[in-house]
Amino acid sequence: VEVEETYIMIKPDGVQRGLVGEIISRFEKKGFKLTGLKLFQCPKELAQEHYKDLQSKPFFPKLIDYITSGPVVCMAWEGVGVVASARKLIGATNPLNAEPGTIRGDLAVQTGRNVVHGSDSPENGKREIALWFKEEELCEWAPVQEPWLKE
Ligand code: YYY
Ligand code: MG
Repeated sequence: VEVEETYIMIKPDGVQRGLVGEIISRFEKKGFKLTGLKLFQCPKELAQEHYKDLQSKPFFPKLIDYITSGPVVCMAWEGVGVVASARKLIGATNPLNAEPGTIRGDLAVQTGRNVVHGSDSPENGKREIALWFKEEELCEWAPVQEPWLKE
């Protein structure tokens, strides 16, 4: 498994419900590296571009309304195998099917209010980070804990 990048986003319900710290801390404690972070009111066009693969789905208009209904927290995370690992930390799309211990399993009830997004492949991780962040908003840095996380 290689060093990858993933785009994680706390959706408007997560921000409104005061779950920002709780959600960020799960990725932080796991040992991944934060390389981008901002609170952001997403314009409709960006939400539509982000979810363009779902545009033919019946729930698409509601999804766009939800994502643009308030500020989101945009994050870029880096690490070995971070894409699949973040998806595991997040849990199943339908929070009622998400395992306890996962973010959705612990903190959400409905698919349409599932508090967090995570990229589904390394390619989409790169695509989504480029979509949501400007180059100068991303930081390359070396956490001092790195030797204690990697052999
Ligand atoms: O990657 P993930 O967020 O777990 O699910 P996707 O299948 O990519 O769908 C994106 C997003 O769309 C999901 O988080 C909620 C919403 N959605 C929905 O409202 N109703 C569905 N039946 C499926 C997905
Ligand atoms: Mg998805």
